[in-house]
Amino acid sequence: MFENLSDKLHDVFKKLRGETRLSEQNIADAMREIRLALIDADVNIETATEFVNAAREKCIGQEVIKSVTPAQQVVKIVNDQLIELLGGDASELRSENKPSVIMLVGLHGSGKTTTAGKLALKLRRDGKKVLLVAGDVYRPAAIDQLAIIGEEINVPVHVERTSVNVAAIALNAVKQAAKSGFDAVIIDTAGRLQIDDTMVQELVRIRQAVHPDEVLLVADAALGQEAVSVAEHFHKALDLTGFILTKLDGDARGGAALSIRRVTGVPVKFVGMGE
Ligand SMILES: Nc1nc2c(ncn2[C@@H]2O[C@H](COP(=O)(O)OP(=O)(O)OP(=O)(O)O)[C@@H](O)[C@H]2O)c(=O)[nH]1
Ligand SMILES: [Mg+2]
Repeated sequence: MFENLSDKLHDVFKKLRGETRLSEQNIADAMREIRLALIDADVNIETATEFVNAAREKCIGQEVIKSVTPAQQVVKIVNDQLIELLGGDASELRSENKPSVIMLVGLHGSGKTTTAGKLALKLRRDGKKVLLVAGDVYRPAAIDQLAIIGEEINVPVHVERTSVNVAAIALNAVKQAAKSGFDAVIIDTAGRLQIDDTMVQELVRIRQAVHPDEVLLVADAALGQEAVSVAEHFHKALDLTGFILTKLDGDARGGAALSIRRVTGVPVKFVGMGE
């Protein structure tokens, strides 16, 4: 996911290791290069600047220069900070309720429906009984797409073709899932090209109706810098609990993960690769 970025950081670190002693100037140079590498990986400028400022301060504060292994310490500080920015420990899906409810939201084409299938498959393999919910009711093709995925992975799909009240559909599905002993319900929702108000209002109604354990933003990694404003907007309206970055198999550079994490404070739960 961060191959390019790690290659570049590796080069910066190699250069540092070549110095027998480090000066504040060496460190400042290294930080400048790290900042450029981050921006090049699609991390937004503010996040990158904040990152290197904090790292530089730690390097100076910990008197890295005077230590016997200065380069190693800089590497450790930068690595630790990357881990901190990405949210520390790997984040698992919350499942306090039975069934636990996972709602997927995001822009048009970001990979919600595909991700719904991938998540359902993962949970099923973990031994969970999963129900998918077709919450993108405006296009019959969208319902069909999820129905086909459900068939392929052998997971039932809740479909109500005659209703456009998605909150009610979602609630029906959760009630039915509870009655039938399901462990998890995954709600696929409609996307839009832009974040318009009617779309967000519908999502808010679904959220209020079913009180999901997880509200996950599905974002296309190729959004790069733009991912930040999209994430901010969704987070403000929906109080996200996490996000999933998709299409990392393409030429996307993954930096969006760091930016989204920083502006929303919510963790990355999964990354999607492959259709
Ligand atoms: N390469 C790649 N393609 C993906 C990935 N996730 C989704 N896709 C593809 O991206 C396209 C859109 O995916 P969907 O899952 O339909 O996206 P969506 O968010 O449900 O789209 P709407 O319902 O139209 O809003 C499809 O052609 C998927 O096969 C991924 O991780 N990698
Ligand atoms: Mg879809």
